[in-house]
Amino acid sequence: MQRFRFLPLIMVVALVLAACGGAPAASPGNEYGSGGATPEPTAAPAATQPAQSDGLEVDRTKLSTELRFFNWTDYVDPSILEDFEKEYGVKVIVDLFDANEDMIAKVRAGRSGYDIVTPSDYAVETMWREGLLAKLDKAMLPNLKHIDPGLLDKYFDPGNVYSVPYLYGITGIAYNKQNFPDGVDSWAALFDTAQIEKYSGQFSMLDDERESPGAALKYLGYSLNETDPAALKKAQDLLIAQKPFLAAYNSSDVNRKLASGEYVIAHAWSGSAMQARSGLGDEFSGNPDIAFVIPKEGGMIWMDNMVILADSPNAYTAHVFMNFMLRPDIAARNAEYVGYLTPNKDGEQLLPQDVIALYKEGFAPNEEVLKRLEWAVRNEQTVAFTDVWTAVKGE
Ligand code: SPD
Repeated sequence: MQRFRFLPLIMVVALVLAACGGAPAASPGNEYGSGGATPEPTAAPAATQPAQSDGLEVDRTKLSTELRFFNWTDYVDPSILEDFEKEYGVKVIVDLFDANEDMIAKVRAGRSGYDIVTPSDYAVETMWREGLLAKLDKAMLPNLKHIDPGLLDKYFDPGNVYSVPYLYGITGIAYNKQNFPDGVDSWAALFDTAQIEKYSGQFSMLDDERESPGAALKYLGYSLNETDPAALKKAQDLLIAQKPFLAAYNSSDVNRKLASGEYVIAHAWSGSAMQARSGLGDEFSGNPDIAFVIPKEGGMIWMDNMVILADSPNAYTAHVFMNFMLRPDIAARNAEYVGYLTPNKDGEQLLPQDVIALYKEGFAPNEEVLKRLEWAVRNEQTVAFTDVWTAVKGE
């Protein structure tokens, strides 16, 4: 099985791009703020079963009967949750979100009842700085050893005090080859009014305050982390000019609408595009004409991460679930199902050849594409993206 060998390079490129395109927030050193919840037992033990999971001694008397997982839409293989329930007697209840900011607002309000959440990189930092996250008990996460070291200890959570990698991906343009027989290579396909008037009402942009302004900034030649007011005003104007031609801002079912042909082109996450291409379990069928590209001006690379909330009612069980999701076979099954990239280096080796072939077609970055990708950072200035997005959405 061929193993993708670009992951260490991702780290190098990411650090260079972060340095060029907007400095990551100052390292927190040892001051990680509050939020270290001590895992607590919450419910009756499950049935007796082997209490061993890849080196983790699970005390079943500490397991809760339910775990609440707040996750992105179409972002977990449901059969994996069934397997977790079979093995541990814990039912995983999933609620969905489609934007980091919506998720944080719900968690910030308090007593959400959620145990595990999957914020993206910059959003992890927002959350730990606000004391919303529990410190992880690494002794309960022996399967962390399967994660690519190049995707640990990243700028948004030095030392992985609060987060472990879940899935990662890239943001670019998904399109239907029937409608674009010559391919697509520029954000102009989504922003140039001379082009988009031809497919007015048949394309979408992500409903996301970092993604859509970020794409506009890249088209204009800036870093997607640029917060200079003049640059942001240009990006805002570009998005407002595009708006009359859009079918929708959409982060929830771009996959389905591309697959069905309702959209001919879309601003999309790589896995969502892969779902449009290959289908998603029993949910919907794929469309072989869907392709994905990172435009020549560049795009975003990002990683979503499992975190435990500071007010998680079931932190012990949440650790057991995290360690389960970090098993290579589980990580590979999940990545194959959702079409995103696994940070699990041992799981990656288990992926089937048809998935690897699609990665090579553009649904994963190669070395050339990696040079055009940038991570989103959070700093004191990035709150400006909320204002831009409010202005664009309010128009
Ligand atoms: N449908 C799952 C989408 C996951 C996207 N998360 C990453 C967002 C980065 N801005």
